[in-house]
Amino acid sequence: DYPGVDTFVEDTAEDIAKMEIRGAATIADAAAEALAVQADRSDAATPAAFRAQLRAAARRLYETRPTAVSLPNALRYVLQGIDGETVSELQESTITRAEEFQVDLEQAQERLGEVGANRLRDGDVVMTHCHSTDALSCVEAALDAGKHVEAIVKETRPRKQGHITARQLQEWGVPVTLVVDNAARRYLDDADHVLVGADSIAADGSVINKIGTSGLAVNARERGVPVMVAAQTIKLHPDTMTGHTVAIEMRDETEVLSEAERADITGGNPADEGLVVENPGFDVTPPRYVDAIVTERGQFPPESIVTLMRELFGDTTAEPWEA
Ligand code: RUB
Repeated sequence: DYPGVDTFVEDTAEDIAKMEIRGAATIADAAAEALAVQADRSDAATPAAFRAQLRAAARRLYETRPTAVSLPNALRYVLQGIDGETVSELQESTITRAEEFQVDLEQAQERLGEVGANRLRDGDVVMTHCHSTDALSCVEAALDAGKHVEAIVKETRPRKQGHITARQLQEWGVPVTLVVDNAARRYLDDADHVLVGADSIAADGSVINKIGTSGLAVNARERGVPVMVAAQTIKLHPDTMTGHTVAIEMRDETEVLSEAERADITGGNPADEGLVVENPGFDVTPPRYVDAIVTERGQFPPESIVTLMRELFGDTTAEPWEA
């Protein structure tokens, strides 16, 4: 299916699918890295063969998880930037382009953090959901600016990414209160901000993020707590400008219910079809529940994000790995 694809690409793709590499920005960074390694180790005899291998590698990476648009955005960025007459020129330009992407990613996150930090006052309490490096960048910048910040961290079932957030915040000396997801509304009264990341942002300003984000945002609006979404511009989903929707990943039911637990419910018949477990990884928060989208280009009300999307992505064309 994926002719000439290097084992490093294969391993990266598996790690993304298994969520050993996870989170939209981290996935994008790993994908760019994998394309660079593919290029570096290529045994292609001709430029056409090299390009075909790179397209296959991009396709392999693309087909791992569907929701974080940072992944196709990273692949497109690298593939569209390669140039050269010979295999070695192509190799070099792929590696350069991938490195450029990775550097930009890091700088965007840092810049976004400074913008987000301006929204946080000294002594503020943020409530987080899942684990977002973009969201955490805002906290880090606030701490660097000498502000005291505390956090209420939602556990985030079923994968408990809240633990990763809690660990990072603890390392930074931020006092953390960890709560189960169901306790979020009760603790919103103690929060000054809801601070989350995004896997994709649609042209209408909808935010696609870890399952549970939309319920949290609705509750936050009801409690009068502003919702801030930290998302660098590689989270903008260009296909949504032409009417496409964002695919929501459905994950394995065993993340929710073990086989033993299933058997317990079904009275020993693990194949009982009367019990269906659904495990969507993400949900959609409508723009009216979002107060600000914080990017490396400044903060935007969700309704105006489409302007930035048009400027950065222009007209969408066929994906380079589909060629
Ligand atoms: C991760 C998730 C994160 C976003 C943003 O989901 O929903 O909030 O990806 O993260 P999963 P970042 O754990 O299923 O990958 O800001 O690091 O890009």
